[in-house]
Amino acid sequence: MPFELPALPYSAEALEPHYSAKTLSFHHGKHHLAYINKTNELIAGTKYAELGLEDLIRAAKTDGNAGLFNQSAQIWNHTFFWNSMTPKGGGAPTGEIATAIDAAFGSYADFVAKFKAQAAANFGSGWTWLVAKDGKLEIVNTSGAGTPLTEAGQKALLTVDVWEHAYYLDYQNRRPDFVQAFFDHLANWSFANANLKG
Ligand code: MN3
Repeated sequence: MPFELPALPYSAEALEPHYSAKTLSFHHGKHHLAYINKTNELIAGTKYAELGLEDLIRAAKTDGNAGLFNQSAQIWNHTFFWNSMTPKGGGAPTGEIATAIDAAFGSYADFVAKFKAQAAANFGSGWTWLVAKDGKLEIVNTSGAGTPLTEAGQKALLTVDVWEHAYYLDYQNRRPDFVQAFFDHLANWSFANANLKG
């Protein structure tokens, strides 16, 4: 079955003013869709065509099929990113994720500062992730389409897309301002808590 563009978990205007409908409509309707269309093109008539998305990404990585890995991992990463945001989200988390953040980073404020610094240091296009690794939280950068999905022992909890297409219309070159707005207004801590438990 060809892959299809998943619907956003909220309306295109729902994250304004922190993430504009214009950015979201391009990012979801053009960029995310392009990764889906390209993946469908690449797998048609191949051994990959019957695989679910996660198995497909892992197979492409194992096979060294960089073209297919890049397109398919970007499908997964973007769906994960939409779910990492929610209208009226952000602010200090509650639940298990709050305890785990304090244990790993000292405080929520220290965590946000470290995440911002790491996102700023992610050279070029990539992703900055909060992951659980061996029972402890870590902030990791991936480059291009890189994803914790294919990293042994890592469970993705929350992500920020730091490709310029993710924020340039709203924040121009100010990536740290985008990351700050993400944590002040958008971060979906329910999603992170569910991932931590799952
Ligand atoms: Mn993107």
